[in-house]
Amino acid sequence: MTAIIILLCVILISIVLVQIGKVTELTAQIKGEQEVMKDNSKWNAGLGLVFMVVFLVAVFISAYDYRNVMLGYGPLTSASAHGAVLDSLFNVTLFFTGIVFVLTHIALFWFAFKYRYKPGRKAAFISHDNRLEIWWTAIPAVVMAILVVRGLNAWNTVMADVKEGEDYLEIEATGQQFNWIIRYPGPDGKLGARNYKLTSANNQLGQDFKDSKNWDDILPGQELYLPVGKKVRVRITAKDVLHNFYLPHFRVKMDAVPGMPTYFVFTPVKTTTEMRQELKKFPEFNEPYDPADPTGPKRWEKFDYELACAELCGKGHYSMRRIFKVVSQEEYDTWLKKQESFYLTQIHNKDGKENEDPNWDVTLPVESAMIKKELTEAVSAAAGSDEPSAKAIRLDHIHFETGAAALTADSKYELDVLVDILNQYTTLSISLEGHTDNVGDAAANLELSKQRASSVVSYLTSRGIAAARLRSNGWGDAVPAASNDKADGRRKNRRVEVKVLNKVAAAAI
Ligand SMILES: [Cu+2]
Repeated sequence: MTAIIILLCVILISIVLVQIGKVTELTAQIKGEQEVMKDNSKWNAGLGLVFMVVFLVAVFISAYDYRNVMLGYGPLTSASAHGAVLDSLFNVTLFFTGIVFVLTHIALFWFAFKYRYKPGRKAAFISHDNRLEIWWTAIPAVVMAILVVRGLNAWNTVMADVKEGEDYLEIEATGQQFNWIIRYPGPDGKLGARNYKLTSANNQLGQDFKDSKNWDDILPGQELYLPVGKKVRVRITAKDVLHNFYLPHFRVKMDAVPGMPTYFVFTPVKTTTEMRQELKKFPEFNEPYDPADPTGPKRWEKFDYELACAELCGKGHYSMRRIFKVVSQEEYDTWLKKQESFYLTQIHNKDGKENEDPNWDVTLPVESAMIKKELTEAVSAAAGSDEPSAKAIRLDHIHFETGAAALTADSKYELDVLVDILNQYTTLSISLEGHTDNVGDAAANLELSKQRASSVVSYLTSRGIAAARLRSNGWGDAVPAASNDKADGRRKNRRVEVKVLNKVAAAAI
């Protein structure tokens, strides 16, 4: 129905226009061509002048009205140290182009009015004017020189890399369809090496786990933290197509190019909380965040610094959104402490990942903190429990020489944690229980399991634990923890367990 009405309107308007044309032609014939042309020119030139004024006024009103959605004004002042340099460059450019815009706009319509058609008037032909040539070459040259010099200066300031010996936090952003993989260095402060050939479903970044710098690297969840006032260097790269690392509030924007690492250095100067307080002053940020929930949180309360991809990289492009929270150094440290190493929690000594872990079955020094946490929690739970099955804890990080009872050197990390627990928990008694898989002679296995259990006891007594608190036992292959059919199961069966013999109040160990 609407379509028919629109079609009818179009037809009627066309008829009206044709009729007006015919009437004009007839009047022209009556009044004479020249007279009509003069009238038309006068009208067109006059209307041009009106447009000139109305348009200019509208431009200034809308610029004023929308000032708060332009970068560098009101709520969108920069939140990084270098941002002000870029914003001022934009302002200087806008100042000069603004002058040119107003002058050419006025000149265009003023000349059209001044030199409108008049009978008998002829155009003046100027073939050459040195003075004019000098003016319109010199002025743009000077303006361009100012802009280019300022621009170069800004580029050198903004793109300056970190200097030798400077204190900074280096993180890594890898773009892929369709998310950002952000990597933080662990306590060592250094990002580990990558090799694209090692990329797999388990190891998305192709981290080379032979490099010890990778062992503590972190791949945090959705929320990312940055300390305020600290220089951040982002290594930017991509796995598939072009992406663009864009943090608009920090004026950070850099292409993520497959095969060509780029970087950006910036210093956040406002915490998320400070920025929210600033936004609170603007009425538009005091509107409800969710229009469907007018009593809910305001827009300023829900503000967060956002990482986006500023390259149309595919149909899921919009989902490449991450949140950066800028916090004080103390809050950042607390957050960082809570993050777990990707390698230690997802790859290292995890079943089915033997091929991807060059340190398979080795206890790494960097693991000791994690071992301590896990074992302390397990012993604490076992000590406070009445359930017999809860009393046994598998020691995951001790290893023996092949076919022998001698402990390997890397077993000390877990056993030293056990020593600490026994020293703090003085009434605790434990039994060390050895188990084997079913490969080989059963009697030999039983003997080996006993020897291995007692070799653990020997280590503990050598570290000063009273022998009266320790027992040892061996079960050979009699008590398997899993089926012996597969290598994985046999690995689970070769083990030493700690059995907590008494109940101790689960006070903090
Ligand atoms: Cu993208």
